[in-house]
Amino acid sequence: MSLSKDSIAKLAEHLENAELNAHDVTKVTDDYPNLDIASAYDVQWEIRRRKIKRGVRVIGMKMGLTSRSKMEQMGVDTPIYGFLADYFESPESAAIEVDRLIHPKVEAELAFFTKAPLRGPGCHVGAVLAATDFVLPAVEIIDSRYRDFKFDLPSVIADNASSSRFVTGGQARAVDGLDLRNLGVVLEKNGEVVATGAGAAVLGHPAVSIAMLANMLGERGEEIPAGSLLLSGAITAAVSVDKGDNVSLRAQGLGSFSTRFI
Ligand code: 0L1
Ligand code: MG
Repeated sequence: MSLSKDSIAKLAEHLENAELNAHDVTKVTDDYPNLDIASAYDVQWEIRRRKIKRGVRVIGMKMGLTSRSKMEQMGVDTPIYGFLADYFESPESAAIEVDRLIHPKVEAELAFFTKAPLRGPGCHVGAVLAATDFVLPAVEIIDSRYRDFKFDLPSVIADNASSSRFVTGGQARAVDGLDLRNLGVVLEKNGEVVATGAGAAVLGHPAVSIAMLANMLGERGEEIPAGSLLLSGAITAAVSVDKGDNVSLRAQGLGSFSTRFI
């Protein structure tokens, strides 16, 4: 079912308020059971428009559901995308306030910084690598606005793919000479290893995910501008965090960094 303009605006306001006020809501398909994927993206793009209208900058995009395990869990075979607003970025040195979130989880990702636009259809790994200025390890903090992190595909797309916060750190490197497929990461919480992974967990190669993002955006007549920050999708499983937790990410050849939750 495609949604009317009024319903799109209503759902966007509902979901954005849940994000801004850090309260959970029931999934949007409870009220709109036949919500289709295109309309779910319309709601996400409307949330983005609301933020831009208030002066928020969109600094990049993210891919989600890029691992086989997450796709199988959701019963889907296509990843999803979301946008990254400027205030989602948390500097390495700053602490993340848990009270401003609902039920955050962390996952290790790779951030691509672009120096040229990327456009689909037909975008491929080679184009992504050529357009990449440098990469950095990243911790994405996802925070579904849905009660108990329970949702279906249209609901999570409308909710901006659970985007909430992210931190980049470590050592910026050009992609030349990096083996992104075999790039190993170790995620620690309070000094204990909680997840490990390799770049191949993201659709076989993290740059495949970015090419797919450009192609998905191309279907809407949109492109990825130069100067974007793009999160690849998770290399590790997502791990819950709470006040007092300290999370560190170590990435092979790309250094390490930590972030605190207060
Ligand atoms: O970044 C992600 O892979 C999250 C996508 C949305 C699904 C979730 O919240 O787990
Ligand atoms: Mg993610």
